[in-house]
Amino acid sequence: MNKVEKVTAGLNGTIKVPGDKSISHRAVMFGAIANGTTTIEGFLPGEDCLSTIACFQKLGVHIDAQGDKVKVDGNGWSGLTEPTEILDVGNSGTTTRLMLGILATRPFHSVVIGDASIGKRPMSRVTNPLREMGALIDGRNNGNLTPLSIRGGTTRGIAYSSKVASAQVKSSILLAGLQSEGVTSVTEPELSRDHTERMLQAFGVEVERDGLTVSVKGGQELTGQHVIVPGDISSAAFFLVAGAIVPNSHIVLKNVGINPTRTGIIDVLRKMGASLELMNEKETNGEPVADIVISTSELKGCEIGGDIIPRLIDEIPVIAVLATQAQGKTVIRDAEELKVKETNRIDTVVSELKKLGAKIEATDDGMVIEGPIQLNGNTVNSHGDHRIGMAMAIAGCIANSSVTVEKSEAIAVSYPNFFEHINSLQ
Ligand code: SPQ
Repeated sequence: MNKVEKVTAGLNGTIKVPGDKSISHRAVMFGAIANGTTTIEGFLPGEDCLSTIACFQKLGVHIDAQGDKVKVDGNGWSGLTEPTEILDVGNSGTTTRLMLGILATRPFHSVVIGDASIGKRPMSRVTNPLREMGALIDGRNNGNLTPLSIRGGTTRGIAYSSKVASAQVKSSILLAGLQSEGVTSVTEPELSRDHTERMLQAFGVEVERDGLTVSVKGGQELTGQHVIVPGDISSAAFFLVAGAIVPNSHIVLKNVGINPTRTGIIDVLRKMGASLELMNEKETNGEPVADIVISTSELKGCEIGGDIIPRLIDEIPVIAVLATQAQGKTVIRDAEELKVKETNRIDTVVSELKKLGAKIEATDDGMVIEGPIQLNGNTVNSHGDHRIGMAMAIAGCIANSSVTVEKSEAIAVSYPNFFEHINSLQ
């Protein structure tokens, strides 16, 4: 539980948000199947990425993790061995779905389990195509829900057309494709984050892109690399919103990843009228990074939908908080995917923000928020969802009295020093 008090003198200063969660997971997994050593700098030591490390250690890979520095001693695909223990993914959907893609081609049996939230998230979006490729997978609800049991082996490439724009689906199938017969391709309805494609290329893999279709040839090996992980724009988003809505604020966020498949939050802030600047733009390891400067701004409501949604899907909880301070109506649509995240994020955002007095209503595929409104203090609950916990804490910075966030420990999944950072800016 954490209590957040109204910020009286603004949020001012510089912070370095933790490493990108998506990139940290991938660096460990790709290092584990690569030949040779992979060293990772700027790794996110949050609970989700630590689950990935623990799973690959159980698969026989030597991994040494010291804070944000990690060394993975890869022995190629065949370096993975049948685990004697259950692989526990904790709260992490990324670990579950990407690891299943890797396990699909390994000639052994394993069992994958997670926490109560993972137990509700749909896995058939990856288990069905992986079965089509030849993996034997079973589990509750016909292989849709954990615990899942998987026996990999000889797999063949497929041309898969995904109904959802999901980087986890795309990555899982492509990873299986790397060790399958022939070519594997994935076509998605809109472009989802492309860290897998970029990092596979950095590890020496040939990846082809043609519009919304990405393909790999089977039989490809990876070579260990040095990976520098940029700051996570999904974590930076909480401070971008805080900087825009807390009076008298000016925040500099150092070294944040600005991969265009992730920068929907920047586009929305600009569309709403926020004063935001990118500085020191450069490229690290095939990923663009920059410092982002944000100051208190006059905001207006806007419409958010269509192909921007995959580019800001994890930021919607905090965009809802932003919208409570914008003049007029903000409409978020085409965001049904929110229903299958750590919580049903349409329901949890709406129920928790209503407790603070927000004018917000759920729709079938998103939400409608009217602002500006003075939020009230109250007790809210993260429901075990890190992004709901952090969004509510940011709302607490502008509420007229303190906001108590129950189950705030969930925040450690992606941002272990979140509250220290809020305090350091006051
Ligand atoms: O790993 P997990 O639990 O799925 O994490 C979330 C998050 O909010 O941190 C979603 F709940 O991020 C996903 C993101 O929504 C991370 C991710 C990735 O690293 O590939 C891709 C997105 O999910 P999806 O289902 O659209 O592929």
